Amino acid sequence: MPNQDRSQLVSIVVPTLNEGRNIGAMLKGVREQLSGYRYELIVVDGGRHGPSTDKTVEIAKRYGARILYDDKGKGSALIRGLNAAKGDVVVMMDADLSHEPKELKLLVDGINIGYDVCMGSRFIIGGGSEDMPALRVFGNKVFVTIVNILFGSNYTDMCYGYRSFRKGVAQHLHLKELGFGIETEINIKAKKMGLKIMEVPSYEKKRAFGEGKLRSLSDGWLIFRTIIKNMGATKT
Ligand SMILES: Nc1nc2c(ncn2[C@@H]2O[C@H](COP(=O)(O)OP(=O)(O)OP(=O)(O)O)[C@@H](O)[C@H]2O)c(=O)[nH]1
Ligand SMILES: [Mg+2]
Repeated sequence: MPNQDRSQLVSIVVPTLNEGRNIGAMLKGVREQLSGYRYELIVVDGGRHGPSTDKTVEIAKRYGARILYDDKGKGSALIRGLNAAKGDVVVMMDADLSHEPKELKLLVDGINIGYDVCMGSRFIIGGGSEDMPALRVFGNKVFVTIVNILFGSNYTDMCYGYRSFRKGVAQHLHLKELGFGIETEINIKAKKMGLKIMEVPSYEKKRAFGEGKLRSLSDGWLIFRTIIKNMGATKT
């Protein structure tokens, strides 16, 4: 049985860039799912051109989120948020309603039954996506295969940001990727460090409103470079 100790603290870390039409519903969903838990909401806002220009921050504050700012990219925002999180379980989650709050408990329970990192996967039974064009499915498969061959891992998914960590584990990874290479860096380093890793099924919904920031070709290249950069020894 997972740890039912509701005195534990769960941190939810959310990178945001102009998610004003999504963030309210997303945080409301989180609040409903975590009622009865102790939790903190950390929203890390801003991109290379500055903070969100819509009401993202104002709405997040209404839900009691602690707001941090970052100006380098999604990866950088996540690193800042993960480092600031104080939870016994730390979850990273997108703001655009692609990640279902009702899956949160699975990610929390995964840590409580003894895993260091739990990664949502769209490619195991129970998982799926309504938001993945063929090019992204293909690119993801290619990257997963390369990583599994190079690092001896068994992943089914990689470029997906719904994940949980045991307290201290995210810091231990010494993450460096400033953009969309961050998930790949986590996959590689977690395996190289011998962490206990579990994939849990996750169903990715289409972003509710607004535009996605990932650019398949340039970010695909960035992910490829992330794999190459992490082929050497990893500092522990
Ligand atoms: N702080 C910060 N957050 C970002 C940045 N880029 C993206 N995000 C957030 O990171 C999360 C994932 O980004 P998305 O743009 O949804 O990327 P994606 O899911 O691959 O793309 P779509 O499928 O089109 O939604 C969302 O919550 C974004 O608001 C950034 O430069 N800075
Ligand atoms: Mg998205």
